[in-house]
Amino acid sequence: MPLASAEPSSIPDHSAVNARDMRVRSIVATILEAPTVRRHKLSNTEIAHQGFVLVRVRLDNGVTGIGEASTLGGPRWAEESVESIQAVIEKYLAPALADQDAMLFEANAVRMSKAATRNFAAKAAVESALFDAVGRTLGLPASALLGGQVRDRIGVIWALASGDAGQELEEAREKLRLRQHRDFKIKLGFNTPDADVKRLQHLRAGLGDDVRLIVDVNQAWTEALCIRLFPALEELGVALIEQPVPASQRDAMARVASRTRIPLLIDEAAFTNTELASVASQACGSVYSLKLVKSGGLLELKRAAGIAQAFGIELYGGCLLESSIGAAAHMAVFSTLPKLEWGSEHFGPRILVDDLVAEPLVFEEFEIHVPTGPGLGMTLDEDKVRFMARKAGSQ
Ligand code: MUC
Ligand code: MG
Repeated sequence: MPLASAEPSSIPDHSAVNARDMRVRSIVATILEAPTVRRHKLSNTEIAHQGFVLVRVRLDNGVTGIGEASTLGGPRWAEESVESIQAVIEKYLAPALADQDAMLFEANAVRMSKAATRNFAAKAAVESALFDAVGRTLGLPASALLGGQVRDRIGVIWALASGDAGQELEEAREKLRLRQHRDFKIKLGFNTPDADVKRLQHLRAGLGDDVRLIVDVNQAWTEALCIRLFPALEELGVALIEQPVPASQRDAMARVASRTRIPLLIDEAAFTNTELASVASQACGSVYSLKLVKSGGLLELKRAAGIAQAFGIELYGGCLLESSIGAAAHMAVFSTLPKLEWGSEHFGPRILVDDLVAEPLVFEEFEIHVPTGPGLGMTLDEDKVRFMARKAGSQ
């Protein structure tokens, strides 16, 4: 199917570049349910298992690439759910890419955008699988197809989200003891504001002043609550406040950002790059959380980083509790960014009882090693995938 006139009108022939044929033969999306090691609470949802859609893109050369779409508690964190993601991929994205050259990433992203507006998690999962398949075919890591690495390890934060301050303190101490994580993100907004502050006081007292604490309110507070609570957070040495007010309340976010000494981290307020440019010009925050489920693809995620940087906004490698597959797709992009001031929060593989791959990402000395194998560098464990696949008839 030709693209619109302003876009590439004919598909270049890569036969000189590739010995093998990289046309898309099939795209299959499977819903998986992966139990978590403990309950994970957010202001607007709570999970005991993580919902993923696993995407397999098979090329004419016989190579299969994998990608993953992550959600949190159904259509709660954002509009997409595992059910909608699977349907959009199978009914709209797969037909749009049928027979296309997988290596034409930009043209394929245009095709997906024409087939479906927004639906970012679905598109990102398919694009991840295309990068994986092409990388496997060429024997190159996805990062090489995205400009090449500037770093091979990325710092990784852990999230404290049970709501029980005693349990959270123990959990954080164990992560520190194992030298896995030394920075912590505390999920707020599912309790009363006073309980949130008490919980933070307990954690700060128990962990000492050297541990970096970030809080994520997931849109739960009003402007008035922010005005009342931010001084207490300043006193507790909180390093970043993530998305304190509703995503649509940009003026309020800009006002509270200007009142506090703590930088605000923009998360749900900006999915597309146009939204990012708007919140940046409105001064809603000074750090941006990069996520595939918001940008809709690896290429667009990389562009988001450039836009944020152009506005002087620092970068934070965000997550949506992905397994090693989705985390590896993020690592491929993050490893190529000239700057990534706040490292990442891809603790997802460690919050799952079991990962989906044969050899999960390596966490060592407070960092994740960027995978070096072809494509995303991950190999599915088919037994685990079979075990976690949603059974017919279950919800
Ligand atoms: C979010 O809002 O940042 C990422 C980590 C976590 O605990 O929740 C997610 C979503
Ligand atoms: Mg967040």
